[in-house]
Amino acid sequence: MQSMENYRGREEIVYQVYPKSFCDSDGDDIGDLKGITEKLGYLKDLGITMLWICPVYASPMDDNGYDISDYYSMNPMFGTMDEMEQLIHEAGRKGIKIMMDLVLNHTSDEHEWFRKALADPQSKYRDYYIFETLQNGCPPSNLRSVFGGSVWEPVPGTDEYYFHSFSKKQPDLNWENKEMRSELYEMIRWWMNKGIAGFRVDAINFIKKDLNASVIKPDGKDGLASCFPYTRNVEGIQKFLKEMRKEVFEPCGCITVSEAVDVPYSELGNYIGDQGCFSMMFDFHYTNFDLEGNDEKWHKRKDWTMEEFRELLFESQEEIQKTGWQGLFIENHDQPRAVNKFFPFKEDQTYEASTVLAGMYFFLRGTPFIYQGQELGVKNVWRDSIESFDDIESRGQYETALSDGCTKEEALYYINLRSRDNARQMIDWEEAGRQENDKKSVLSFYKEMTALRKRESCLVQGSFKPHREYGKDVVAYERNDGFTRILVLCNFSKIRQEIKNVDGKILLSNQPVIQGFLEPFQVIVIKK
Ligand code: TEU
Repeated sequence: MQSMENYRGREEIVYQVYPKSFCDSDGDDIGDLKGITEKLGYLKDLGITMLWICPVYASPMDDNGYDISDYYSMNPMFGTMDEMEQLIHEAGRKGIKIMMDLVLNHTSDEHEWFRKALADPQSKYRDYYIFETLQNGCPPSNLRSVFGGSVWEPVPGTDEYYFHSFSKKQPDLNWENKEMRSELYEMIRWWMNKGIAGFRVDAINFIKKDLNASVIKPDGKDGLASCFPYTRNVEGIQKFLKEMRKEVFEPCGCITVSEAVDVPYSELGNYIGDQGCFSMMFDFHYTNFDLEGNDEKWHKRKDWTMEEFRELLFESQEEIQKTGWQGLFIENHDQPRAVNKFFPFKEDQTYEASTVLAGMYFFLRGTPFIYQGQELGVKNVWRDSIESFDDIESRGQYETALSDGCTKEEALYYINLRSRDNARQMIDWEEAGRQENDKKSVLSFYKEMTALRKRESCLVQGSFKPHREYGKDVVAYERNDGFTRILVLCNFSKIRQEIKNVDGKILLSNQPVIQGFLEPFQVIVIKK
């Protein structure tokens, strides 16, 4: 039988742009579409082949654009549709594809559909969302939304509630409604016709819900329980994923990457591979290694070791290899800067630290994604008061931490470690210019990595095999395409490590190579 597997996007090297803080072209201190177009030369030099642009659609910006009020128009803060088309065109001329962010689980409460649903309970739009009536004077259940507080929001002047997994300004769409689904598919086709290559698909494992339970054992002092078991990876989701592939992604030839947190490895087949909906997925099993449990409370920190992290990473590689393909990342707009996450002590946050992390993930089996600023070794920015956070999740997590018994100081400390604002600082283009002229900069190292991945097809095609024999602080793996073997060795210890029986041609290193040893924080890529 001919394989139906979707191989699209495997050779790409993707760069993620968070438009608000990427490049400001008109001096209002807010990044914009023209700013992205201006930086296409920089991106081309970096060696990337595709851009993922976080939401730039019309939005009241309650969740920085993940609350869309009109899928068909641009947020004036970022520019016009003409400028978007210009960006797609100019990028295409440089051989750079565009991937838009596709938010299908929810809209803004200011979307026309939701306004109509509220204005007229008899309108067809009512069923585009999830409404429930009060039960014995209480909200329909005690689930906690991702950003804190109840998932149920009262509709003023009625005894009804509407459901939201994220903020109350992000009502969830009702995927059980076929007409609503068709309207979304129409919108996807419309965007593909603009000449984009595909989509990063937001929070897609939330589209099926199980909202029957009303009283659930609370997991916090707020009396609420995590919504995840009832809103994420719920049985029955495969029907929607299959339909979406058949109706739009397959016929339109989209390159797609799904954001789907905590999908059990046994269910990967719904997302990737022969029968899966997407070209690839982000796997988050190795992302929240610094947090306890899977309710994703930022104040529930965990003592972790590099060895534990390595095992999570290896497991992810081996599991996904059995089924399909993944998008590789160590940062994104929801995560703190990797160098802070992996190296908590300031004195360790060096060029070597940024580049050993880079080498560790970039050559794994999958399509590498670089988050803006990562290629410059950008670090977190500490904030002294909760008022200085812009991110809605940071504020929600702060409240949850306080209600779980943290002091204000403790709560602030935990929020600083994890806040999404860390990744949303304006890019410092003077620093980028400095690094462009410095051969030993993080940026130069990233350029070497992109060039190497393009040169060695084994780094795209090769299978993945873990190596544990070099010690617990060494992340080592091999790629093998049947012709070539490439070994990647990364020392995360501050102590020099002996490496026996390793020879071959050195393709890349972030430090001078001493035969038989790995220096602290050294990465070496060797062709056997
Ligand atoms: O995130 C979805 C998601 O699962 C979040 O729980 C995410 O993991 C969390 O914010 C990490 O701290 C997506 C987007 O990436 C995020 O920016 C949006 O806020 C969210 O969807 C709602 O659209």
